[in-house]
Amino acid sequence: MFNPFKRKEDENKMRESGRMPPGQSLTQRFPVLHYGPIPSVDLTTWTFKFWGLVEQPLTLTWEEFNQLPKTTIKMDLHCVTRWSMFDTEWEGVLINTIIDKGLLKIKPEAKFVVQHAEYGYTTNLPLSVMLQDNFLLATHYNNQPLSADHGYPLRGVVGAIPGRDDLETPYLWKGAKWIRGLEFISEDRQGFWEQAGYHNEADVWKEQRTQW
Ligand SMILES: Nc1nc2c(c(=O)[nH]1)N[C@H]1C(S)=C(S)[C@@H](COP(=O)(O)O)O[C@H]1N2
Ligand SMILES: [Mo]
Repeated sequence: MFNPFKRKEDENKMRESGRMPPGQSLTQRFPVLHYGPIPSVDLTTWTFKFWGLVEQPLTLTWEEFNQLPKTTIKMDLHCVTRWSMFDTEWEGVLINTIIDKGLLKIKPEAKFVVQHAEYGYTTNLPLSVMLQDNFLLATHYNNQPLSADHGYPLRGVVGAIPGRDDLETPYLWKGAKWIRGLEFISEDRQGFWEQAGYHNEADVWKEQRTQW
């Protein structure tokens, strides 16, 4: 039954249980937010690249990428524009899985990672955060392949895993939609929104929204 108070009730539950970061409110839909157009993809020529401070650069085709073991995680997503979504389910590949398979050897000098997406969108995170259980190279959202506007065929996604207070949780812009590669670097380099003045670390619990 339609309950006009449901949103507020759910929001209060999340606040009481400590899952709502400061300055956020609950949304019941999945907003679409990005800069620029939605790219069209040809999966027969699509590749995903790993380069920079790695023992050997690696290029995976769509078929090869999908042979990697996948992980499903439930996360709470927090957007810097102040909406939060709870218990969203994502399926995709953990960077640690690619390392464990022996496909990727990251050099010890690598301390940061730049996600590169279509049309030159970039975002940066410390390698330590990218290797956490809450950063996924995701192919599926709620059991369905990603829709075009949410990053089909592949996106980086980062959120909070309830109960895992050991994990750092950045705002959602730190996951690139339409992602095409990861560059491993030693000195940090700011991405698209970071250069525009958004906070470099972007911790949702510390409300690190902007640099100003
Ligand atoms: N390639 C790309 N990825 C992007 C962005 C973008 O502009 N381009 N915007 C980011 C921002 S600001 C947010 S809040 C999330 C939004 O994801 P959604 O549209 O799936 O809600 O995508 C992030 N990933
Ligand atoms: Mo955003």
